[in-house]
Amino acid sequence: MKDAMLRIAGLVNHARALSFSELATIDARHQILDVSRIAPGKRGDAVKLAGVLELVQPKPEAKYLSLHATADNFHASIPLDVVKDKAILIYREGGQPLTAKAGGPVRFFIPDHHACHTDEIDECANVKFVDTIELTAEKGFDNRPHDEQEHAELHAKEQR
Ligand SMILES: Nc1nc2c(c(=O)[nH]1)N[C@H]1C(S)=C(S)[C@@H](COP(=O)(O)O)O[C@H]1N2
Ligand SMILES: [Mo]
Repeated sequence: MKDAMLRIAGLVNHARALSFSELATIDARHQILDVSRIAPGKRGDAVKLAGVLELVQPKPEAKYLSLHATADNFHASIPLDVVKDKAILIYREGGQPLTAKAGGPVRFFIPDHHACHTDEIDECANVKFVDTIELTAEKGFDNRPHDEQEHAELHAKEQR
């Protein structure tokens, strides 16, 4: 698919590659217009992770959600249970695909995340440039920073 933005793979019944327009046509009850209402400082529109999961149907043995950003080789793998009903995927701003500057084309976001490296579900897990979401039975590859120094180095690299 030419304009596929987001691939969902792993332990799902219906693996899919979703385009911008397919994300936009996910049922209205899963769409969030103006994420600033629930994510202060963030802009654009999102679809609930639950809406995407409804399409692909995770298998019962899927316990972890791995977020892959090939663009800058950043990956996080988090327990599915904790985020399946609250995480959102920001994919649109001003009617257009979310720009890379804003973390697009797809940015994973947990509205009530913990501070960086204080919890398995932390701000660092709000992965930008997500191209693949993979469902697995065990925790997958995760290269989030472990401590303040690694964190500072990552952010310094992001500025460049
Ligand atoms: N692809 C990608 N996503 C990423 C990162 C990154 O380096 N690459 N950094 C993470 C970290 S450590 C944090 S704290 C947040 C920062 O989000 P912000 O740039 O919107 O403030 O993005 C997370 N998502
Ligand atoms: Mo972070």
